[in-house]
Amino acid sequence: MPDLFAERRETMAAGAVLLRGFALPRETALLAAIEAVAAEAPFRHMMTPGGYTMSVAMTTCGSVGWVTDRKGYRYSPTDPTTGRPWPPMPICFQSLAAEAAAEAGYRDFQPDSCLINRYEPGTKLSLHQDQDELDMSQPIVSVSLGLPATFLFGGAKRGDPTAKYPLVHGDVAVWGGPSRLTFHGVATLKDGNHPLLGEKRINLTFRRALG
Ligand code: MD3
Ligand code: FE
Repeated sequence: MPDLFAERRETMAAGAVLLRGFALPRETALLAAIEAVAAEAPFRHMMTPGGYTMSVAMTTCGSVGWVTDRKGYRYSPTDPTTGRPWPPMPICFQSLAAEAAAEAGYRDFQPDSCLINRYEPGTKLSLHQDQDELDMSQPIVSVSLGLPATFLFGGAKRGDPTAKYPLVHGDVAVWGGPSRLTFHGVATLKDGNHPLLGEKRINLTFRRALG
């Protein structure tokens, strides 16, 4: 395939690459696959170990899923809501994640988990690190769909200043190497209505959780 996206690549930091519009040609398949996953593993609002209910609703596909409850954060092979294994990762998810990672210089990215985050206006994701995965040499690939959001990209310490990046429908970001453990979050989602997704934003976060 020719390199159609070279002129829409932005480098946010060492190891962090934004591929604007990378997911656009696949939006129809992605949205159908999200609906199919959510029919098996419904979106839910999980509780943090500190006892707060998250404003962002989540579900997972893949062999393990990130879960949180009063006991802590961890990856689980089963969905605590249904007691069943998580739905398998759709092929269109696997290929998008692997191709985006390759585009950013990471060969052979084979995610075993895709966290699906659903934002509605007024919801946000506070500053945090993704550090529950075993192999930090593997990148994370994230795909933005629906309403635009402001992504907050900090540093290695919680108190470091944050840069703001607008993320819109179809944008894909790859985070690896020196940026893998940076603090990040999503600012409170503004009101809006997306032609395909209505009053919501969906983010797919692909990870290699187990070694
Ligand atoms: C930077 N999700 O699920 S994806 C998450 O838009 C999460 O739903 C956000 O942060 C969302 O954990 C942001 C972008 C992202 C994901 C992982 C990262 C950025 C990252 C790991 C390291 C640095
Ligand atoms: Fe994160």
